Amino acid sequence: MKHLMEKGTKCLIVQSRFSPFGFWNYVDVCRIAGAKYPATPLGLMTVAALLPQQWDFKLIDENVEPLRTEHLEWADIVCVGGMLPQQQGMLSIIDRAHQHGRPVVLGGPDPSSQPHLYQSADYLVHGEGEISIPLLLQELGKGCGSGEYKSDEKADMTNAVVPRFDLIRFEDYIQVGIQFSRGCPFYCEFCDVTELYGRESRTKTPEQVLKEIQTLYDLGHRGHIDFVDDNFIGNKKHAREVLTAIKGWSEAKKHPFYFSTESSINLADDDGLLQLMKDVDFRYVFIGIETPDDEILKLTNKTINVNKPVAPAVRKISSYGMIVNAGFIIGFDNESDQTAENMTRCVQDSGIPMAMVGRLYALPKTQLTRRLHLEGRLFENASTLTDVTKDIDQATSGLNFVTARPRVDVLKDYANVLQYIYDPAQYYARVISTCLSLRPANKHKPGFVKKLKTARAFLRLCARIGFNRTTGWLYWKTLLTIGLKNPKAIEAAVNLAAMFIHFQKHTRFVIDLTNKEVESIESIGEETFNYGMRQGGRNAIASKESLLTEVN
Ligand code: B12
Ligand code: SF4
Repeated sequence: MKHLMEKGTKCLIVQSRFSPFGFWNYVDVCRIAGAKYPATPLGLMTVAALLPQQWDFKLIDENVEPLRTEHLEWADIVCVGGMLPQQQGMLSIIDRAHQHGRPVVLGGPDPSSQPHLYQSADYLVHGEGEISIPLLLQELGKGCGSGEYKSDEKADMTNAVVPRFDLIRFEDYIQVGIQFSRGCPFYCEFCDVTELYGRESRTKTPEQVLKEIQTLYDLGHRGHIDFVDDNFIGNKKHAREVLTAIKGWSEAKKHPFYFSTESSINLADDDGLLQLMKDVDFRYVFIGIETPDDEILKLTNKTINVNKPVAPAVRKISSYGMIVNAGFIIGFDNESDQTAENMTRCVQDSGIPMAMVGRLYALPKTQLTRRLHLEGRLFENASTLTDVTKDIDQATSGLNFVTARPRVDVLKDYANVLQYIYDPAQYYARVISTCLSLRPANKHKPGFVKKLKTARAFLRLCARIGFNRTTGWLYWKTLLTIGLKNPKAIEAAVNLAAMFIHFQKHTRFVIDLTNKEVESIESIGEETFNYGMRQGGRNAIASKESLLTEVN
């Protein structure tokens, strides 16, 4: 066998596929835009930069191309990594690599949170690659054939490497991810970010960020860059410094990029930061709103959102040119019969078009999981996902515990919220409301080829939804209203209108699954269901249906 630390070792890096029915995986819209998948595999490009640079790398992202036998035959070593919904995908890549006699290195958020599930990997790397990959390399240098590598240390982001952006084709993706910070100062009970990355927002320096942006520029990328931070403004002082640096760079280069990110809602309180974000052309920001109810927020320790009326905050951010996307959650302990109605009203009044409503998910290693375990309410092993067609994200998984309200009520509320907010008339009303308040900077101007692609995408979009019986009238009404009243926001209106194609598909899928779940719980009774799920463990979770029959 080849000594893996030799020059020219062939390293195959594989990103497993996400479900096209997941909220985030809007592949139909990507196709209209001429791409294949929304987001780039940043973790794996970072891993490639941390491995020996005298190796040869090939990165296969199953979201854009299939993993073929010839890829595995080419490799001396295979690297795989990913998050919870990729669990089965990662395990099956390990099996395929082993069938070809190739050793596998595995890492990433889910293998770090649930290493016991991934013991089939030859080398299991926990936590942040910047810390654990050097430990792996030491062992590979000694010719070691397997092992686990972990450390509780957190990476110093000021030493972070520039990811190997050269390993992907930019045209396959809508946006390219880069990371400025890890960690978040807040401590929401359900969140795994603070457990995995800590409560200090560890940031790269402005020089490092500019180097990454310059690398993307030199490699020919133009357009959308997504800052994949847990909370971009976790350290406001550093956020200001990096934005100031990007501003200077962008002006000198005539704004080749525009940006998006994730932030806590207190962004709305900081006009200085908002202005800087507008200056560099931030167009989208994802905010965890979770619920409009202050009592629920307090219980789940999302204190940063308490006493922060959502609609004014959203309008303020829109007035600085950014569309707010938001996360909402159903299933908290102190919800009431009013919860669903309050949530739909909040989404509708604030005009947030892209609202990701999920079920509360006790993710591995969170405070919530620990509390539910102590209370005897946790469905142990429910984060072992076995059905790739259903366990796709927190819209279909989640509620992996005995709910405080009757489970059927929670599920029905969930379906009702989705039904309402993704009704075409309600969705397009929100698009209009957002685009009327949007004051976009539009600093980035696409080049000629991009303009042609955009024109082609627009025609495809018109053909797909403009002449459709359900959406046609709403689509044209939206474009006409924004075209006449706030023409600067017309591009945003077209993009949001396009996203309905995905949300309609996603919502139908989720509501259908939820209704089936309600039916099966009603048929056996909730107590039996909860008993079975708590007792059932891994095998039971593997086949919820057979469990239901069994306990009956
Ligand atoms: C950006 C992001 C997203 C984006 C984009 C994802 C993408 N394709 O790029 C979007 C918004 C789509 C998303 C969605 C989801 N996400 Co997300 N996401 C993130 C976030 C904030 C950053 C990811 C990132 O790019 N990090 C930067 C890179 C450099 O870090 P990394 O990927 O972790 O890789 C490092 C290490 O893990 C390790 N490593 C990674 N892979 C490998 C492989 C090998 C071989 C080795 C040795 C090491 C290694 O080395 C790298 C360098 O240190 C993380 C939190 C975080 N801070 O990482 C959550 C996170 C990954 N997401 C998570 C989850 C749960 C989800 C969702 C399921 C639910 C949700 N939060 O909405 C969905 C479903 C995704 C889908 N596509 O269907 C959890 C995962 C928990 C788990 N146990 O797996 C995280 C940790 C936090 C969270 N709750 O959001 N997410
Ligand atoms: S603000 Fe967001 S990232 Fe920070 S702890 Fe709360 S949920 Fe997690």
